[in-house]
Amino acid sequence: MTQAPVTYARQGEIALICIDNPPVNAIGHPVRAGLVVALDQFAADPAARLGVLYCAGRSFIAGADIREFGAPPRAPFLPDVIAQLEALDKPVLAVLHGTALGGGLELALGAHYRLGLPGVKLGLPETTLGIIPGAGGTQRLPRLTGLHPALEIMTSARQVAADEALALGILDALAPGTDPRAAGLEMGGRLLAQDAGPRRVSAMPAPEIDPEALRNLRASVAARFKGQIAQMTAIDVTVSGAGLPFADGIHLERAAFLRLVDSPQRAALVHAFLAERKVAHLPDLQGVSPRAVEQIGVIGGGRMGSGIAVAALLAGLDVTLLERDTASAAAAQASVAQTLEDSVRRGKLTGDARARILSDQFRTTNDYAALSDCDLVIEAVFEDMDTKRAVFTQLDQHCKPGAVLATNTSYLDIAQIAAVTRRPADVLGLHFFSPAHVMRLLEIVVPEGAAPDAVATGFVLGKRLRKVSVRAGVCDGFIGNRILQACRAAADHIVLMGANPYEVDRAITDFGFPMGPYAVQDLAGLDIGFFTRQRKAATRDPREVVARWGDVLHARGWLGRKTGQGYYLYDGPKPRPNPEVEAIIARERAARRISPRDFAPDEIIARYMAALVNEAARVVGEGIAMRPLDVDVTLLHGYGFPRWRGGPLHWADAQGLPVLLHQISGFAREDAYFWQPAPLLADLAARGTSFASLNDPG
Ligand code: T1G
Repeated sequence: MTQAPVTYARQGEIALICIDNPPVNAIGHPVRAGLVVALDQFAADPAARLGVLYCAGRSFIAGADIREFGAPPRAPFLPDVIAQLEALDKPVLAVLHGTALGGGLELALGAHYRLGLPGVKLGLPETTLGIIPGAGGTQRLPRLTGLHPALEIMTSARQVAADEALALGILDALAPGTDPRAAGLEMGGRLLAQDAGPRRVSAMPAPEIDPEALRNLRASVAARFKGQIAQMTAIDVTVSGAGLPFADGIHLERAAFLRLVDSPQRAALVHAFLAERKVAHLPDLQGVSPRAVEQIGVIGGGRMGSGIAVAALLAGLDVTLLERDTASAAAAQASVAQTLEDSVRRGKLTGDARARILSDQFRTTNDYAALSDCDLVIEAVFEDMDTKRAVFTQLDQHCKPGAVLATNTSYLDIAQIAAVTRRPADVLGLHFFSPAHVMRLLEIVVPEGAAPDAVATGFVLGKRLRKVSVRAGVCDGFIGNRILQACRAAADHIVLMGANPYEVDRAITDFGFPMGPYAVQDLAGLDIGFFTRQRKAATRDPREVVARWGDVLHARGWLGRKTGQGYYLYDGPKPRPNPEVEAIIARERAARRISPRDFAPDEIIARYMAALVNEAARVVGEGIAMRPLDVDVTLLHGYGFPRWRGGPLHWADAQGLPVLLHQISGFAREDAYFWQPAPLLADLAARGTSFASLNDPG
């Protein structure tokens, strides 16, 4: 019998209303119904003169239960529960600890006083889910903080620290300690002694509007959240409400909230939120105990290796970085020290903490014996099989039994690397994305025969490094890069047929990606594409259409940003198209006897996304990705897929799989080899079902 999520008790003249709904005290229907009962009990209890509203567990309420979205709303509705709370003729003190977010903060704003415990963070992050605060936040928060701080909090969705919340007037006081019940009793006693009565935020004066500040905010929000609707809606509702009686503002907010709850952007953003948490739920690892990891080794101090070292150091791990000689080791030391210095400058780390890391937690070496105590080693050397096999031979000799040996390779066959060791079951892939201390995606690549506890160790390390870890099978490019290659091929085919790279990049950025495929290649370096084409040439199917102009750019030494010239010229404030590129492409079209035609942005997107979804369907169908959500999370966190579209396979479901399959069939008339429909896509479309049906089979 699960305990009721809301309980009522009384100590002396103080009523104690406690919410206990693990893990984050989300306000689902049972909590709302329980609150109504408890508030009625408090109102009817003649001995109770003041109420304390608090939560058990690690945090105050984290918001409405987002799993209820999409289902028919069930009374009592949160705005009504909050109205009942605020209308009480006896005062209620809300005690906030942990994270008080969304509907949780809105409930607290309906109380008459608010007390924060140390470290508490408040916020209204609804716009990150494609909605707006729907329980009075747009109308009450501005009455406490003023209009612009409230708008900034809602549109940024940031968490407000305790001191700032006190300064803004959201909190009335801060209390020491970690026990919300005790803190509530203490401050409640003081309020009673002052004979404090209810103090309703809704009765406070509406906030002033500064037109100039509002114009600036609208402009910055429009630029920062291009394509998204919730942020601007939050501004509109808050500003309109400020000019209306409170009750009218609440109705305006509720109507807008309900519209957004039904929007595709809400479905996409909630999908993304839940998917990046589900992705670490791996049935075959249930009950598997990971190995302990406190000391790690990193092999290679280049951009990737030093980034991995910094990520581990910032997570509190002890790191020994091995380079081939003392000069390279010194360079790696300097690189790590500089990156940590950047973290200090950005306020992510104190100078003292940096000094302690460099003196106690980090060291470089060129002697493999120094890795003998490491619990886990990550190799990040040159992408060459012989080089990696040589490293793993050394690791096998020097690392202790049970150490997990990981490679950061982005495409090499991990089983081949593992084969040089006497412990292949301890070998897996940890594919970081550069810069490794910034990018959240981590592909945990699991070769056949990897020990479950080694895999579990990889996921625990990923969580410790605050990564979003996705399990991947072994193939060329694993999940993300393999899909990226298909997208690039589609883009090249579009350019071969007549579009120019700049039109393709613009269409892709207008769709919501931060950069288009050609700008990305300039960023990564055109030599990477050149080597990839060389590497694949020997095994390439003769039917595959491969653009060759990239080799011409490479031959001219145009490697992109690092040489100042590639698809774009980097000689001014903004990159600009390289005027020589189109002539090079035109020559290739002529050699292939292609008469170029125009491409509208929509057609560019249709082809690009069809190729992305088709390859993603292959990746899921082959078991390289466990579920469609694993692909979504990979593309969201490693490749800039627009989050407000949920991820490519969520997006595909929204388009309708039969529609996509029909498009692919049309494209196949030009290139039957590239546009072979993925069997999984064809099967799902034929059965009238969706990728989502594979995300939660249970
Ligand atoms: N509803 C349901 N489940 C939630 C949840 C929520 N609001 N928040 C978290 N969970 C689950 C999550 O899926 C995971 O489940 C577990 O709790 C731990 O979460 C009317 C309508 C609070 C900062 O947007 O930001 O209020 O994977 O892994 O890293 O205006 O969770 O264990 O099965 O993230 O410690 C507004 C969302 C809602 C806050 C904690 N609130 N949550 O982070 O743990 S809309 C939010 C978070 C709203 C009102 C509107 C974070 C966290 P599982 P976790 P964490």
